[in-house]
Amino acid sequence: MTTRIVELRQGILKKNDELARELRERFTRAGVLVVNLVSSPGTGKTALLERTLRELQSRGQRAAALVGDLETDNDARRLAASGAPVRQINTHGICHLEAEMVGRHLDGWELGGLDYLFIENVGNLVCPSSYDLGEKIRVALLSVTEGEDKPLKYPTLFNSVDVAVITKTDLAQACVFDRSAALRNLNEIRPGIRIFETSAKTGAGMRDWLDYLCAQRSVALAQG
Ligand SMILES: Nc1nc2c(ncn2[C@@H]2O[C@H](COP(=O)(O)OP(=O)(O)O)[C@@H](O)[C@H]2O)c(=O)[nH]1
Ligand SMILES: [Mg+2]
Repeated sequence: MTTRIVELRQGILKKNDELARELRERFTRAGVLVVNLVSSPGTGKTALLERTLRELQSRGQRAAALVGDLETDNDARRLAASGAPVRQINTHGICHLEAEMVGRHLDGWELGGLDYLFIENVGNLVCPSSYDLGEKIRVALLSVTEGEDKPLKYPTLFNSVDVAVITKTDLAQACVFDRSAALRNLNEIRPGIRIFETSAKTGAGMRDWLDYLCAQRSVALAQG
């Protein structure tokens, strides 16, 4: 029985990887930079994206978002207020997004008309690590309210990302956030990881984050 469960799981992951590879080729051809945001629920993915979408638009960039959640379209409505194209993916009990869900929700979108596509994954620090969505950049968020030890507790996820964003820095003092421990733990799991520190409330750190995204898009276009 155990063997069959493992085989089934490997089959699902292999199928996901194939679809993700096709998506990645499609995104590269269209010249759109795709960013997958992963974190536990409440870390501030939607809040960071609300600000990111608005500020990219004010830089003249075209950005859109796909938002995963078990139920409700609350996050999609929050993000759509920025004026950017947004679609909600309801997974109805599944704890992560899969490449097939992303592909299905792109129907009718002209990807060539976009510079950036953000994917907000389902809030979860375990399952999303195994599912490639065809993204160029995978970002883990770690809020100052969660505890500095999360990278050590969820190494598979933090090891699978390109970038970390420490969020809610406006609350760092109140939470007695140990910044150097957080940086050390992130580096222990993912040596040399690129780290940003932001507050979606005050806007602190947003410029560095946005400059990084713009630079990454230029690199991706040059490579594509
Ligand atoms: N003080 C503060 N609160 C934040 C920040 N970012 C998000 N929040 C709050 O944290 C809660 C969860 O944020 P949300 O963006 O919905 O998290 P998500 O579940 O990861 O998408 C909300 O009440 C937000 O207002 C921040 O930078 N500073
Ligand atoms: Mg959210």
